[in-house]
Amino acid sequence: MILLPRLYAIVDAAFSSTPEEIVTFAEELLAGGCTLLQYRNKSGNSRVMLEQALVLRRHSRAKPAPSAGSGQALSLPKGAPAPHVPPKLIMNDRADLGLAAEFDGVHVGQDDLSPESVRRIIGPERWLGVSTHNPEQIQAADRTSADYLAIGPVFSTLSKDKPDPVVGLDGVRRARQQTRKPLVAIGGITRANAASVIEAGADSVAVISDLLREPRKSAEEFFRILR
Ligand code: TZP
Ligand code: MG
Repeated sequence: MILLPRLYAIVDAAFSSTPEEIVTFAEELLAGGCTLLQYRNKSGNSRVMLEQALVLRRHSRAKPAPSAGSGQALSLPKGAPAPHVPPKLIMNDRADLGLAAEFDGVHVGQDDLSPESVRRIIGPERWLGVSTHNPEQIQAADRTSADYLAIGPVFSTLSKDKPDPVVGLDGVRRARQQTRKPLVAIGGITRANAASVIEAGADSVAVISDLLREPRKSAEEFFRILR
């Protein structure tokens, strides 16, 4: 069973105009404590998506600049920075691009390739997430090899085109009863309501808009609230 961080941060290309902006946003999220980022791009062509994904991959693998005295000793000296652990990168929608950019996982919805087709493409090790929007979809996704399920939209959202009907906290509670897989809640989740979503049974909250302004500070606050 995989272990998801409390905050599942989404880097949506719709909110950045250049690859540099995407990287800056991602770096802020990482500085705020994020250990997993999903790359989402609903409008870019395949080449643009792969370029942006590769830039994200390269930057998140890069070690932060070493501070004086670090990295030499076998055991870490007191006060030394923790070793750099690259974040998990999850590709939305596209198994092919997830592989091409050497991402750690792929997330698919109800209109993408089926979970088992994606599993055949990405192999047993990479993480596979599946979006669901109602009890029937949860039941079906629970029988697949998905590593985690997403349920939503929990609350109303402006970040998704033609969103499914809102499921509310009751939808999260019900999903929790239907699956033992790690459960990510998504849709309209903010620092103000995130605790209630975790209380309803989600393991993690996926967020786009409430990270856009001051991503580092917002991520830190999410982690403080959801400790
Ligand atoms: N799937 C269901 S709601 C949603 C997606 C991708 C958008 C979530 O964005 P926000 O801004 O956190 O509501
Ligand atoms: Mg999708």
